[in-house]
Amino acid sequence: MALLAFVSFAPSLAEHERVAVSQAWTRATPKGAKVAGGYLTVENRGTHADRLLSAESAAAGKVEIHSMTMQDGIMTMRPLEDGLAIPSDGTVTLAPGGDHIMFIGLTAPSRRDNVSRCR
Ligand SMILES: [Cu+2]
Repeated sequence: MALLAFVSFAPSLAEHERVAVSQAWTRATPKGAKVAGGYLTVENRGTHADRLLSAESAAAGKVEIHSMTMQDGIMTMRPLEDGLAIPSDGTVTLAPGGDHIMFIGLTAPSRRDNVSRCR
């Protein structure tokens, strides 16, 4: 099933419609998998910086935005409590090996799919 994700940005925004999400996808997961990574591209065409604050999915108990950092030679992921900065007039790509959306507590295996909606 698709991991239908809703991504939320900072609420200040008359500029909000200038933020576009594209190329959202997940890897297919094996049966019984409880977590999956999600990837997408966020383009901010506005003149103010924005933040990707949260995401949600009907196919996962919880969705977090994770960063990847190198710690003692090991790649470690952790939730970004304040969201992910999206600079003005800039593009941020979440991709394997880097920052990503983490689906936790999958209720069904995901298949690779285009899945996102902005709000
Ligand atoms: Cu993660």
